[in-house]
Amino acid sequence: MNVSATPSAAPLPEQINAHLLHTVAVDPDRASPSDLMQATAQVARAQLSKRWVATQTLERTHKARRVVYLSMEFLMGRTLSNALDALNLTQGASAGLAQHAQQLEDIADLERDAALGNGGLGRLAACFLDSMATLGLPSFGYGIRYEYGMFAQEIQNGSQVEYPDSWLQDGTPWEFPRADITYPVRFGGWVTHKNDIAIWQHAGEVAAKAYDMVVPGHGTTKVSTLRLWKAVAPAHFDLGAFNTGDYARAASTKNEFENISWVLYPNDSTPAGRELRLKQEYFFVAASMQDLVKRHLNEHPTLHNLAEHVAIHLNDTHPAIGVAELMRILCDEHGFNWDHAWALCGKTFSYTNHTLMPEALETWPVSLIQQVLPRHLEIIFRINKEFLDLAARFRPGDHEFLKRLSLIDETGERRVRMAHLSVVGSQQVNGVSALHSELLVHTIFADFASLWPKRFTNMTNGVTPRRWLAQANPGLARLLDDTLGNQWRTNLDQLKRLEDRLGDHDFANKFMAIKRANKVRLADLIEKTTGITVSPDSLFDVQVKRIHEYKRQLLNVLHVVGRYQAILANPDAPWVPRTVIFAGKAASSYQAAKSIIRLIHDVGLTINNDPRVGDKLKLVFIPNYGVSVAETIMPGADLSEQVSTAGTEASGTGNMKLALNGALTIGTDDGANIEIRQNVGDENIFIFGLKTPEVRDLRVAGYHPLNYYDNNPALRAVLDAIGGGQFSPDEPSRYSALMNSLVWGGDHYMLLADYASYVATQAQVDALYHQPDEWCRRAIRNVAGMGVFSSDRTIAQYANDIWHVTSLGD
Ligand code: 26Q
Repeated sequence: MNVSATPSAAPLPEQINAHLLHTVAVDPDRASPSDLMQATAQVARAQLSKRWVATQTLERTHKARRVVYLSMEFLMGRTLSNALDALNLTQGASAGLAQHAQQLEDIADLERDAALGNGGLGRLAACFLDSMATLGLPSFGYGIRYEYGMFAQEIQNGSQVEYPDSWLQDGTPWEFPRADITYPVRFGGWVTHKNDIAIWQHAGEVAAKAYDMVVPGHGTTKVSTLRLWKAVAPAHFDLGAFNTGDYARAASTKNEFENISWVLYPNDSTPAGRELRLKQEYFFVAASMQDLVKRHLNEHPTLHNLAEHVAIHLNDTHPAIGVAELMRILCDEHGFNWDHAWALCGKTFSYTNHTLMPEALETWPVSLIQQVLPRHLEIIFRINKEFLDLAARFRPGDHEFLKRLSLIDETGERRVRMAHLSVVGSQQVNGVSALHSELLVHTIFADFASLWPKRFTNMTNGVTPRRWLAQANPGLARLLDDTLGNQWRTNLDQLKRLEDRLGDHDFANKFMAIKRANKVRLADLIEKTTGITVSPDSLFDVQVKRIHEYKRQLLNVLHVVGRYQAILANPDAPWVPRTVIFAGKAASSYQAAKSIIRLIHDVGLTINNDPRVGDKLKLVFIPNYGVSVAETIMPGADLSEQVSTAGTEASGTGNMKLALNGALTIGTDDGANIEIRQNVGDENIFIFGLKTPEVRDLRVAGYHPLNYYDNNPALRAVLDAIGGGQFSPDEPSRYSALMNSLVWGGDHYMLLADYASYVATQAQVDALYHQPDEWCRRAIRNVAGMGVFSSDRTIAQYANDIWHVTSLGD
């Protein structure tokens, strides 16, 4: 088909005006900032849809092997700046908006974040899509179009309050509803068997409707697709109620169907064992599998070669029911025999684990799966039986071995272990940092690794340099362009060449000036969101991530209080002025995490208003941490706090974003911190505390936090001050439970054991900050070493070693 005189041929300012008139329907001379945002987005959307069609056509004609990335979460953030950048339209859009007396940056700020995820795992999925598109890999992300994403966090009287995130309220220009792509998803009922054929007599059905988001690649015209499913009532639901005028009943029936895709579970650790969550998992997996099977059958006459054309990746266990679903489709709907179907399955799936913590591993009561997905339960039982038969041949007579391996946990109420289903159903299983992958095969998957050593591998996480450097830090991006050329955007290893600049004063001055400007920007955000004025000349000490006991924000607070007391005791010492910055959300039901947020506010209130302290120390909490807030924080940080108990943080990705933007890390020997150290050099990172084997040994030998309390007077003074109510005089016992959990309650994450080492290392940080030139040199050295942490590198490894997919070329 010939499409002539496309509107995109016109200069960009004209295109924006045309969209103001035709799409937004306003007079271009009277357009509001929000109108301008809509119109600019429409310009980008139109060009992206062309790229989308071209990419799809190419992939179809080549019958390309594709990767399908299944994830309950995609934390995309905003799209406008990223899309304009990918389309090389940033300058044109700026010029067009200038004609309306607006700056692109301000207009882009009006867009709401697509916050369809909790934290690291969801943002990783978004970085991965960016890299898949940029590498030109035939790829499809599948997820849920939550009506409400991650809750918005407000702080009221120092405490977190959650508000619904109605991100779709005013519509989004970035989605393409696919009215013709709808699949039924079934639930409940029972199973009958006739001549070896299982028939699922389901009890309920909901429709899954596709909404596509285009994911632009950079430096290529390739785009990728994120297909999100919305649950809608089937066309003829409860017609009876409707016809008899009982609209209330009709509406409530409709809601029962549609609530499946209403809201993201804001929990990233202790899984909510709720029926609705299980339905969400099956809902999006079932729709995605039907879609990929249909797309396969459009290009091929049979499903026998499915594994040759698609690699299905499980982002954690959340989509693990997909293994049983593919078996069901193959056996029950396409007449495959079991062994054949199972062989195919085993060549198709791969699985990434994101946590070692037992309480975070997903299990579902057998009774619940029986009720919601009876056929899948049968399939899981059969997978288990055949698997245990095989394992029994490997270690005859070892019943404990089989119990540990079983897909069913029989201690107490019987439960399905989704991680075991994922391992058994996948050809490759990976962790997300070298340490984490190593621990996987020695701890939770040790028995599996003894059976299948080759199944386990490592894929260290990465972050996209487009969003986390080019977009978030335009100042540094420009300096890099001037110094290295612009290839670093798609080849981050180019950053290595910064090592040639380590003695270059002119470069260092520019680098420091950029950091200073980014700190001013961050100080503005702090002022705007908290009302607290902080000095950009102070050391910006940043800990931003979900609030979690294992991430030890509390250890950081203990250090702040210790420093406060030391400043009061010795006000004339040459203190390095510090601003300690926190941000992060606590799961709504996680009381300890909420208490830590409140403590940060209480301590901040005291310190920030103590005239004896002044600029020497400030403590702030930036509310509503999310992708867009992070884009302002990362470039403005001097110091990156990565202080999890060794062996608990699978990888971390914030650690990479901060170092990439020139922050030095103070951290434990944990997750990807270890690989950051290897890449930036021991002398350019502050590592402290117990290492993973030492944590383990201390636990085995018997950990006695009281000893640290008794033997370290400074630590004791800190714990007593907080526990005794110095920061909560209106309610002196507010933090006694929190402090008691450390001193008397076992201090599970060993804060007290690491405290002295942490404080001593913070003193080294201060000493280095006293030498700005040396600090700057090390910050530059950090940036230079971050090339390997591009998600392009990660995705290239997945593509080569796990998925076996290749780019089709431009
Ligand atoms: C499971 C069941 C029911 C409800 C919720 C969940 C759930 C949801 C989200 C469980 C876990 C998560 C998220 C986990 C997560 O973000 N993990 C982080 O993943 C990052 C990317 O690999 C790592 O860098 C972090 O170390 C890891 O904590």
